[in-house]
Amino acid sequence: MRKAIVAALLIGGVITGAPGTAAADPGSDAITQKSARNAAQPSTIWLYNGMYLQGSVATMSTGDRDLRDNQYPGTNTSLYNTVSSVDNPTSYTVRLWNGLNLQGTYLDIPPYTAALTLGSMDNAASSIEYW
Ligand SMILES: [Ca+2]
Repeated sequence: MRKAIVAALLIGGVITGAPGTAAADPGSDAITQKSARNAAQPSTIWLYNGMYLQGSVATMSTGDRDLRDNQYPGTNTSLYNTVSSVDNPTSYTVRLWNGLNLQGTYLDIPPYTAALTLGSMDNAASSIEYW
C-alpha cells in the first residue's frame, strides 16, 4: 500500500492582511476614548458582557447588589455570570463577588479604573458592592 505524503508548504516573507477578527482587544486608543466618555457620568459603573469594554453594556448605581435581576438594556441577557469587563470611573471601589449576597471570592476594581479582563471572575460575578 502506498503511503500518502502530506507536504507542508512554508511560505516565507511578511504576512500581511487585515487584523484577525478573533482579536478581542480593539486597541488602547478606543478603550481610552470609551472610558473617557463613561467618566462623564462619574456616579455610574459600566458592566460589559465582553472583554475590553465591548459587547452589551449595562450601568449600575451604588446600592444595587444582586446581578440576577439586572439585564443589559435591549437584551434578555442577565448580568448574572456574564460580566467580562468593567469600567469604573467613580470614586468608589467596586467589588465583584462570585457568590450571591457578597460571598465567595471577590475581585476589586479600584476607583477611576477599567478592568479590561476579569481573570477567574470572567462570567462568574454574581453580586457586587461599592464603597
Ligand atoms: Ca461575558
